[in-house]
Amino acid sequence: MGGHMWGFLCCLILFCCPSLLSQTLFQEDFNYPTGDQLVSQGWSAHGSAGTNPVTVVVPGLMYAGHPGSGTGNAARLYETGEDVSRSIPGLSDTDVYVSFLVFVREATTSSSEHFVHLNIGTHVGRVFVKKAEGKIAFGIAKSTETAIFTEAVYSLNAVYLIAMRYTHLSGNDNDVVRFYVFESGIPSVEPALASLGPIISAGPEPSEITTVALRQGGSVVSDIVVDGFRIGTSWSDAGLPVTFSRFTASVAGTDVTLRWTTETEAGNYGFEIERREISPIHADIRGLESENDGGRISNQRQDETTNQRHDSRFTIHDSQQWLTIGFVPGSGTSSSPKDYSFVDREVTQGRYAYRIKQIDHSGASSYASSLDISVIPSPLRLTLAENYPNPFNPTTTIRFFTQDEARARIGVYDVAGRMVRVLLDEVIGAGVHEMTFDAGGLPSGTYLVRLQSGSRMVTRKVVLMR
Ligand SMILES: [Ca+2]
Ligand SMILES: [Ca+2]
Repeated sequence: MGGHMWGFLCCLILFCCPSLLSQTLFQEDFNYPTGDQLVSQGWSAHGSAGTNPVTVVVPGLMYAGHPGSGTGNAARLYETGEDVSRSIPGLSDTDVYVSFLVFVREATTSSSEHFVHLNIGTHVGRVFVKKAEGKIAFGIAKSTETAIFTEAVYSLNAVYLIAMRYTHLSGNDNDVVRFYVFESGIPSVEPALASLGPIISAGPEPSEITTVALRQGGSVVSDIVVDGFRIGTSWSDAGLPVTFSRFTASVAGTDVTLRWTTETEAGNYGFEIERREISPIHADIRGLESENDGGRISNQRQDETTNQRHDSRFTIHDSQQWLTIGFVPGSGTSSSPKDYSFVDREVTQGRYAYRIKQIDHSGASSYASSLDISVIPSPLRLTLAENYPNPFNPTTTIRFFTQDEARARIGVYDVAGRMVRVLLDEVIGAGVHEMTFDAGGLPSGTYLVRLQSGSRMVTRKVVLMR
């Protein structure tokens, strides 16, 4: 029988930010044939139907890092005529984030022409553009009030990313709108300072947000191409180059497994995984041997900056410091869901937060602030970890945890229920224990390892393969 190895095993419960479960509610890349009217592609005309209808044009707008960049074609809002809208799932008492790409060929000098808005009837979140001295300015109005504009520093015939955050609140005169214009890059968190707003002026407000609309105004010179619409209830759901749809964590023994899914990616080099200890609990975990990492990225890695091996067992954590604990390559550019996972192995008992730093091929990086996870200890219980290796020949390592000092017994049984070995039968202390099971003399096959302590019993199947 192998020697006992002593220590503490942590069991952890995860708390995952609910906002991670949100998703993009509306997406429109105008992936339709050139010349098609939008009304034949799911949009509805709500003004001047059939007059100068809104049509699909080539090419689709390109914007580095945007998940819809170059996908399909685009829509042209030209001079005056038909206005079109599309239903979105009704949203109330929430932030509504709308983002889209815009390419202005020509604009009016009037300050009253909006071309994108939310809802019809009560137009809110009205987005404007006007021309001044050869340049253009973008504007925003929350409701019916006069728009406010950026400085006229933007160019005709250039692609910009527009983002609007319309905060809908029940009751009157309390909604808020913020407006952003980007000429390159996409911050993965909302900037602290908006290009325009927040606007909190009084004016008619809808009971919920139900549509997004494209408007061809009264100007006979306007010529605006829009594309790449995204609507969601968080910043990341409305234009972040990497759109997360899921981020979960689970704990087995001392290993924390993080899993996440991206819906879309554009120029994604990969993800750095970071961990921060929130409340250190000093524990003696000497002797916990490293497990097979199963081909996954382990938290044990060479730290390039200090050239020291990073090993969570021996790191003294600063409770304020985020530590980079691993890297997972991204998929580059993808418009289909991708699943990722990362295993943080042999985490010392304590409470932690995890976050993911997404890095673009361009080198730009940013944190998704909503991806924080906290990990806290939970009551421990009798645990029999998966043996390593398994299948094995002829020895394998059995690791288990006992909650308190008690008599523990480990028996090995064949599939017929006959006991073939007793690995342990004695009083042992609380903590993690390891021993070697040498199956010398036993035939190949499946066996059951049964750990009993007090009234509790756990069993694990092991496979001897000679
Ligand atoms: Ca497009
Ligand atoms: Ca309101």
